[in-house]
Amino acid sequence: MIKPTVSNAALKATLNSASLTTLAERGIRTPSYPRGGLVGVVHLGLGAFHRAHQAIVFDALLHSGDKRWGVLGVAMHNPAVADTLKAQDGLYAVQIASSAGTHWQVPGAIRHTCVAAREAQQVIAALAAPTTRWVTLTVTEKGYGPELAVLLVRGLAARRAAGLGGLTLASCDNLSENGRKLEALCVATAQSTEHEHAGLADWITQACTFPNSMVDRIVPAATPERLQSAAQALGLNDHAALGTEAFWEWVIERRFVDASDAETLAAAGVTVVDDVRPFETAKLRLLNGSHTAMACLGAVAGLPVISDCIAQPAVRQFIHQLMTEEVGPQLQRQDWPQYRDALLERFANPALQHSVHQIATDCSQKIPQRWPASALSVLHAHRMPECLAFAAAVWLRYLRAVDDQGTPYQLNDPMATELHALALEHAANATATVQALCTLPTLWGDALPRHTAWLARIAHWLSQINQHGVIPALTSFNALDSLNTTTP
Ligand code: CS2
Repeated sequence: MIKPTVSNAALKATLNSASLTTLAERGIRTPSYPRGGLVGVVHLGLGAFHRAHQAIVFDALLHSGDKRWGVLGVAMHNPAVADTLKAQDGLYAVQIASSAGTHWQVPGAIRHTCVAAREAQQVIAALAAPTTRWVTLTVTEKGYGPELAVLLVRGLAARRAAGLGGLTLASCDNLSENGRKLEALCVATAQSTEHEHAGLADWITQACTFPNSMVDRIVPAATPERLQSAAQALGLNDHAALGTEAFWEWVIERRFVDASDAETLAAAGVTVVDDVRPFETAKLRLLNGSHTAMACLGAVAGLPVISDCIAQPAVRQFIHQLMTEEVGPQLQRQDWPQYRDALLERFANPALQHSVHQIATDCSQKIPQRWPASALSVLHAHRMPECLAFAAAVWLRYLRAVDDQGTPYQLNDPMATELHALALEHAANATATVQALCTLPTLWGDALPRHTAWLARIAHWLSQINQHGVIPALTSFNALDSLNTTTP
């Protein structure tokens, strides 16, 4: 058998609505519902995560015959995905891989796409359209600023002016109490336009809802390899193909403009609860907290993807200990040991190829959600969060932008320039590095920067990493722990 080469891949047609019958004949799950229907959801942030998570839930609802969940997918700035999807009639394939096997699915929920920075008016019109009921958001941690707020508030003002009811606006970003944060941002912005839109802030508070929600599914950014396997599986080129795991979870607060959405979503596998916080805290601290630790570690050790990291016995032992001793015991989510064990399996999934550098992107925005609260709780219990101190030390080492083999890499972070300069300025002196970077309140809060014993442990581990390299330092970290736990 001849392997397809790049040139005959180039001869293939590209996925679009006309391909669906052929794909269905190949046994690929494709939309069996009419795709011409209306938009019921405006989604902001057209990254991989939405397309492999909420868009698949909406696809399941459309499959069930409920026509209200077609999506307008809005990229905030980058036109690449929006334009690629437009050329493919909103279609793309998702490879779902777990130890039970692999299959491909083509969800059909995305009806139209556009770019907020280019087509703001289209977004505003969609927010003010009578068929629109929901807004979902995956704009990342750093996206909750004036640009987002102004767009939403203009849309909501147009909606109110048209005499329509409010919307359910569900943030799906990895922020604690993401719904409350979005609500506060929209209301404050509406208040600042009071001269233009009198009463808008009150209308938003009364007519719209902002449920908190926790979303979980590991969805790495697409790679050329993934696009190539899509071309083989589909017999077509798909320039927007993605890979993900079988696991997914969406826990959302019961706070909907249309109360019956609770039942509708539950039927599609979404968990509707009165309080999302126990779920979101567990996810941010166990999953995302471990991810950020492994991302910095992998970047410095030269391990490119998460499954390579967790395959190292020293890393696995460390992550297990971090979750078991420093994160899990303070969680309200009762089933955290099962969630931890499932996570260790999910991290090991070799099909994901989840890049450590992707996860290490925007660390300055992610760390505040992921580490400080756990560290503080352990300190309050009069113990030293040694694993988190080690993780913080690895982040400091990571900021030098060169790995243990001397290979440079790029830092992608809104604070990259400042953080990199501070990490280099004090590179020879671990204590000075910790003083400069672990006392920033925007990252670490108020209490941790004043905790001298905690800062001293970070400095200790940083000097170990500086002397021996990150994996040898981790090995001695783990050895120290087994010594401590076996000595009476
Ligand atoms: C990751 C998340 O990139 C990151 O920061 O930790 O995208 C993670 O994969 C998802 O939150 C999983 O649900």
